[in-house]
Order: sequence, then C-alpha cells, then structure tokens
Amino acid sequence: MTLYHSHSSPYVRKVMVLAHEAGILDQITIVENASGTPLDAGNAPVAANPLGKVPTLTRGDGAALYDSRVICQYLDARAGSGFLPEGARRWDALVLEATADGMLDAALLMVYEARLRPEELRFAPFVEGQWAKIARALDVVEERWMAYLAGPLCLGQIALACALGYLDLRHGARDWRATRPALAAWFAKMDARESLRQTRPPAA
Ligand SMILES: N[C@@H](CCC(=O)N[C@@H](CS)C(=O)NCC(=O)O)C(=O)O
Repeated sequence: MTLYHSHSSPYVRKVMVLAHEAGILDQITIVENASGTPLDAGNAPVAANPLGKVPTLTRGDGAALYDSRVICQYLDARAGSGFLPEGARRWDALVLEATADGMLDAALLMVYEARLRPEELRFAPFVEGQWAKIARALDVVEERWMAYLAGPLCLGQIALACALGYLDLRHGARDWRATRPALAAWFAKMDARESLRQTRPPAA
C-alpha cells in the first residue's frame, strides 16, 4: 500500500497513528510532501483522488481509498485491530470521530483563511464562527465523553487526539485547555503514546 502523506496534516496523522497502533505500518510505503491547497493542487495525488487531498491510500491492486475515515476503517479491518468496535460502542466511536474531524475541518478553514485569502478579503466573523464550532465541540467532549474516553482505544479517540494536537499546533494561543481540565488530562496521557510521539507534526 502507498500512502500520500504530509507531515503537518492531522488527517494523515490519524491514519499513521492507527497504522502504528494496529501494527501494520511496515505494509505502507509513504510518499512524502504529497499535499496541495484548494488554490494549487501542488503534489496532491489528483489522479488517485479527484479532491486533491491527503491522506490518499492506494492498494496493491491499484484502487485508491480516501478520506481518512475510509482509510482508517480499511486498515482496521485489514489488521483486525478492532479500533472500530462492535455493538453500541461502534456508534460512539463514529460520532466521536465525526466530532473530531469536524473540529479539524473548522481549524483548517481558519488556517486557509489566514494563509490563502488576501488580507483585504478576510472576514473575521467567519474565523470566529469556525472557532465557535470547535469550542462547542470541546465543551461537549469535556462534559459528556470523559467516561467513554476512559475505555479501550478506538478510532474516535485517535481522531480526537490528532484534532487536539492540531489545535496546539495551529491555534495554541486560543488555549483550549483553560476550561477543559479533564480533556487536557486525557490528552496528556494519550499524547505520550508511542504512536502519537512518532507522528508529531513539525513545529508551526
Ligand atoms: N475529510 C478529509 C480531509 C482531508 C484534508 O482536508 N486534507 C488537507 C490537508 S490537512 C488537504 O489535503 N487539503 C488540500 C485541499 O483542500 O485542496 C479526510 O478526512 O481525509
């Protein structure tokens, strides 16, 4: 399998953490710096993924898989690692992943607004609206998800850890930990896992 990769992409990191935890990293060949932006596809694998995004995974038979949710489920099924649990926990895992990915989508839009849009066209309420989504999601995790987070590792938890890592990388000044001590404590433990340590993004 070949993974189109970018060291700063939190969605790629989800896939790498899952592959690491599932013990199948050695089955994946990495194509580094394979990303682009909505303005310039750059090195993005557009032939395999018309959306021009990473992560994209090509299988041995040539089929391309995207996005990170599909790739994570594929790798989990292939490895038999059970990070997408059966039973009631399955829906919790998927909702947690959707919540984490939604935070990432909002966080990335904030970055694109600052990086890609000319200064005179920037719209601060749009940026603050994205942060409001993230803040609400963080509050919900702090208030309702801590018991779930104490349970066995799942792909929702992996996605959440990657989302929190990305908030630290790109939006550290917003200090998400200030009013979410339980989540901060969970992340401190999670972030110390070898899979998270091995996939740390380069400093901003
Ligand atoms: N929903 C996708 C999001 C992937 C994504 O947005 N990746 C970014 C890099 S962090 C990208 O490739 N952006 C290029 C673009 O939007 O054109 C996933 O979960 O894989």
